[in-house]
Amino acid sequence: MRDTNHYDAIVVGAGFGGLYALRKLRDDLRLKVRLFDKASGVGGTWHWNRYPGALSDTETFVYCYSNDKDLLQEWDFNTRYITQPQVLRYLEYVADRWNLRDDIQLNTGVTKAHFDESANLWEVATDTGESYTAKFIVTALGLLSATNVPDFKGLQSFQGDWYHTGNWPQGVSLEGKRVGVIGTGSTGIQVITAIAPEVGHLTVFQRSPQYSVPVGNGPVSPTYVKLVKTYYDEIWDQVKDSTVAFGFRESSVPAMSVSEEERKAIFQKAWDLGGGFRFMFETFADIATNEEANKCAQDFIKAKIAEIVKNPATALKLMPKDLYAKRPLCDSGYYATYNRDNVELVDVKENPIAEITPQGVRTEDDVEHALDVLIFATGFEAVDGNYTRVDIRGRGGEPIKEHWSNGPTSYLGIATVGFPNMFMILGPNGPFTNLPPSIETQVEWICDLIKEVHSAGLPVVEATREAEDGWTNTCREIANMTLFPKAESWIFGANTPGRPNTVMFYMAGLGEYRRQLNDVADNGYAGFVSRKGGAPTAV
Ligand code: FAD
Ligand code: NA7
Repeated sequence: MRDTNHYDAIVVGAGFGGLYALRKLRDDLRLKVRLFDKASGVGGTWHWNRYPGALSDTETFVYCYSNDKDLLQEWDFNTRYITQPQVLRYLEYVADRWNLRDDIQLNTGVTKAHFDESANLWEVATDTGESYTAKFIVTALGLLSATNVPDFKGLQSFQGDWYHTGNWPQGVSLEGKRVGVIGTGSTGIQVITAIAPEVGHLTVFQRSPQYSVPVGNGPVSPTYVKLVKTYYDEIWDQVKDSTVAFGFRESSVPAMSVSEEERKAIFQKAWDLGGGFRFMFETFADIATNEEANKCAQDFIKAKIAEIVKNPATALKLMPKDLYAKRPLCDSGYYATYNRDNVELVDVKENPIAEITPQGVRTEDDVEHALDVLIFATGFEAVDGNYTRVDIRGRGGEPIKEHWSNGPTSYLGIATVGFPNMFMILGPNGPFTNLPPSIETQVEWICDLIKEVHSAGLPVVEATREAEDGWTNTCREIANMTLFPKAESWIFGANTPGRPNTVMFYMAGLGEYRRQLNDVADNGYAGFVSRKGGAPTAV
């Protein structure tokens, strides 16, 4: 079995992370590699999230790979942001261009990955009944991928159709139907805005209102695209040395250092330009760290809501009461959607959902909202959700679910103690950024480490407890310097019941993260050990 079904490395997931990992491990390191994905196509997030209005809120020119200069020149775009079908087309093109298809096995979920300590190999089983062994396992399972469908009483009795946005089937028509949407996060506001003109009646069940600014999507000129392509080297240098890696320079000006008039003018300029991360990070340096600065941004957005939404009671319901400290959102006319006659807003914090009935949703005030279709825009079990859904066991047979029972942790967002030769792409406490450049950073670093270990003939490499604890503390300290922990959102795992509120990101930015990774590598992969004859040795 081991001879035919043995690989140097198994990669799980065919999104941005897995595709690049496969290419690097196979073509640069010359390893025998197989990639599995449970999906029927490549693309990860962009395969699954086909809901109407799905759009990347990273601008097109930096929501792509940077590592292939020819690809950067030949891939054309003509809009400021990239829609779901466009990202999917891009990743399918990449899979072909890099000749990856033969080494990708689709429709194959990995159900088990156990580390066999006697052989220093990972034993991997799939839902297609196959089993494999591999020296290394690289998991690119996605941090916003394990869908969260709340356990509402009566859901199974619903006689209409229901869908989660993260598992959206092809060919759904909502035309003229009575549709309900639960959830008003990034996804909710996209889907609500997109479907409102098409559906007969739309009921939005809102638990928490959101601060959102215009996305500012639209065509870009051939001159703009040419300029981007000419300066791509400089662009990526800037992105990889920046904080959020969104392709703009973060502001260094504190909000309270300018007059109120100037502040409003800067916010207005950002509002007119569009972009959630730009509004939070390009306007002023301290919106995400200083409550007074944050309040100015809150007030500006609330004034816009009051201006846009005609019904004052609806406008008030749409105004958040908490800090502007979740992943910053942007939209294509979200607030104005509530001026439509066919759109109704139900505040389910004030009036919770009591149950789903065969005909619709009944709220606690005993009103039954009749629906043909119910959409769950209820987000994801973020970061570790796909890890704990697989039977992953490390040394001593320890299940990862138990290992992370107090919340997921890691060393550098890449490895976790007790799980040798397992490398995570976008694992817990990785960088909080525009993700493709962070994914590339991690893949390249992981491959360098694997190369070092493999060529030295070392059987295993693993993070130490001390290193992981140190990294976890660092992430906690950095997060506590920001306002993000004070708002309840998926960034801290606070969106799904029964999960401890945990720091799940390294929030010091991509530039700093890359310096940390370089330091670790330059110091002989400090914090990682190998084992020869059972005793830990340096890598
Ligand atoms: P994914 O693309 O999530 O791929 C993971 C893959 O692993 C999936 O295909 C899944 O099927 C597979 N998988 C999981 N478990 C198993 C298993 N047990 N067996 C086999 N296969 C498995 N990020 C940004 O930076 N900017 C944005 O604008 C942005 N917009 C987003 C919009 C939406 C609607 C969503 C959901 C996410 C968005 N993201 C955005 C985050 C996005 O997930 C990342 O940018 C990126 O696509 C992640 O790539 P990945 O390869 O790490 O994971
Ligand atoms: P989010 O941002 O986690 O949003 C999920 C939404 O669903 C949010 O409004 C939640 O309210 C709501 N929700 C979740 N559970 C319930 C229940 N039980 N009842 C009512 N409402 C509920 O997920 P998204 O998919 O929008 O975005 C995640 C990321 O993916 C995003 O940042 C992009 O990067 C792509 P809550 O706010 O928790 O009160």
